[in-house]
Amino acid sequence: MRELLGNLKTIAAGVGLPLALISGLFLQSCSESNRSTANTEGVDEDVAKAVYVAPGKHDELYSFLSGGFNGQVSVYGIPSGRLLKVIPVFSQFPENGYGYNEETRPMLMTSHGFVPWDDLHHPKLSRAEGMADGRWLFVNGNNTPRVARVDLTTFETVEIMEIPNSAGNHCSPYPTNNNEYILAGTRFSVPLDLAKGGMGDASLEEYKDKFRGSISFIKVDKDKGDMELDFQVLVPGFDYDLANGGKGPSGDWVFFTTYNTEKARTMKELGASQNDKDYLAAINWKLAAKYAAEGKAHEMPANYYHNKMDHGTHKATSTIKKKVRYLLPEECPGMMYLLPAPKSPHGIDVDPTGEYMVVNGKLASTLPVFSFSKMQKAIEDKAFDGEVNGIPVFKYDAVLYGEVKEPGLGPLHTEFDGKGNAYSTMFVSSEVVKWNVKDLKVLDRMPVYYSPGHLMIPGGDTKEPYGKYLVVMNKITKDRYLPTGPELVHSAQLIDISGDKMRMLLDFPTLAEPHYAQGIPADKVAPNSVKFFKLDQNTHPEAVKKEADASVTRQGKNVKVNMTSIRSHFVPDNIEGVQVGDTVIFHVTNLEQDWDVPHGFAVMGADNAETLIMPGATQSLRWVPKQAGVYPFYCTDFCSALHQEMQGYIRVSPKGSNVPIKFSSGEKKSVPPPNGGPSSAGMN
Ligand code: K7E
Ligand code: CUA
Repeated sequence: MRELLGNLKTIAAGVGLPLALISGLFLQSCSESNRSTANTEGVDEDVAKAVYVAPGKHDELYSFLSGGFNGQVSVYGIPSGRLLKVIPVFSQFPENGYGYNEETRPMLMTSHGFVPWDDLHHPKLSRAEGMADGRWLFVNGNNTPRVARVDLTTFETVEIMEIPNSAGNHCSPYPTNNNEYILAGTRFSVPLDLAKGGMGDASLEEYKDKFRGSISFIKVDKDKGDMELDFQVLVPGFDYDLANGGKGPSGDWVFFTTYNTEKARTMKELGASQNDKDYLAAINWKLAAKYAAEGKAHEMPANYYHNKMDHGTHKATSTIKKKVRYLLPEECPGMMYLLPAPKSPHGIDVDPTGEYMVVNGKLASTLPVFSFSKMQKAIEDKAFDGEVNGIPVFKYDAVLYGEVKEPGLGPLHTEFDGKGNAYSTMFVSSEVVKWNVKDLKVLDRMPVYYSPGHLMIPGGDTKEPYGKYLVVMNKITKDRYLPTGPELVHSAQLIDISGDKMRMLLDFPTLAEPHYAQGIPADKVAPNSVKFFKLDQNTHPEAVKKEADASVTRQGKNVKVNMTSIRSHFVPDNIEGVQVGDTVIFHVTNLEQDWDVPHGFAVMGADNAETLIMPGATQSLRWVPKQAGVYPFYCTDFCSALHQEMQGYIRVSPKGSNVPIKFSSGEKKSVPPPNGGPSSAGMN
């Protein structure tokens, strides 16, 4: 979406948008930089009370903001805007060793090899009966198509599923109302080789014939949350942008916006804006699942990774999958329809009743709202206007409920307050616009700073929004904070939506680019939060549960250090016998059984990161010393008054030296043998 501003300029010119819109756009994008002070108009004096969370008090809600191009999720308290945690998902995170240590590296494996970054756009909370249940957070990787699951008892990424036959996993991930499926659609279409599997080698001139999109149906285990790619629907070679699920009467349906129905392969900013209408694709996911179960699915070769974290070992393993099933819409009547929608729409949002589907046409001057009951009727009446690849296209008027007139410029996304109102972001006119879903009248406007993308009302995408607050995520920050050079933070703004008029409460900086977010009352998540891992349930094969069992062993050129950490020492803390050319793996077990006592482990010259070990867990750091010497290692997290003393040495001798493996902790006599067993001191 960073590119949208630039694109809009060209498109506006290309498609003959009114000059006012274009100049408005330039004003928006350029004149802000001349402001010396930020606009605080409309902020009343007692807003501080509305967002003030006293020291030691907790926020009312958790919010999960995507990090966009940082590949992570950030957790903020609402209403304070306090940053509570950064959860690494698709990107390596040196702060705690995610993606660097041996346990988590498999999480980032893909069919393209180790991919330590992605572009994370859409967090979606798992659901029960159409409501966020606070168990898991699903997120998409847009660049190298992946869907990940974060466990909200630990706030850790526990599963990543690569998506085959996809490129740009953008309309993703969309859980159905009881997590029966997570749907994930492709943004870019690619040539698919149905016989050999995967992307075929095709000339770009063959775009119109050979390129296809795919929509993946990922099954979710009801109790454990584990994902399994059940099947895909191969769809026409458009670009698929966003998706959202129905609810109530439309609960069996998922809707996808499309653009580039022209199937342009170059200069899409113009080429994909030729048709006056693109489509909103509607897929009956229940019927699709039925077709797949009844043998309508074909099978093709595939190659994709499924990475999962084991609860006991706290280690991720990768499984490589070699097949995928697929359905063709032309063979599955009633499964898929196309609704004509004003050109190049972005967001699709379904209201809490499930009756209204709002299509946010970023280039359109009105906001069309489609009716699910009219759509049902149109299916009955066969109110079609032709078909595309065997998929019926509805007559526009047969499915349209109405249009919001003059909503603002550049609508991108909409959410709902559960009181019959919708709120839409206007990227170009930099505002959030409140309108009534029934009569389609605009009720209120709130300027936001600047150029909003998504907005989030806690529960605003579920059947019963929590309402009260709205978080709008802005693409451009300009003068809102102290300048920090050419790169500025993105920004969120918190708006009170409890009254008739919106009330601006708070600006808070965000990490990288938040696209979408989710919000949930704290009491649905906080009580389940794990405080530490139970040491006696740690089944990591290299775990050491008491200091007496710590060891250093050599096998050929590999040296294994099975180490313990507890306030305020490592066992062993003196190690000798390593040589240049060896690969050393430190398996460090944190013996603490208390909340908030991680120990870090870092060794000089390691070319990866530290690793931060949670109480009761074991983590492993690979180290290949390049030079002879005596290397300190130490705890990186200030864990006690004697944290600075939590350190040790490992001696590295030249290659071929005859120094034997030797390790110890404490002088021989100063460590009494625990439980009458052999002392850890001086063992070798
Ligand atoms: Cu940025 Cu949902 Cu990827 Cu719109 S998307 S802003
Ligand atoms: Cu352990 Cu600092």
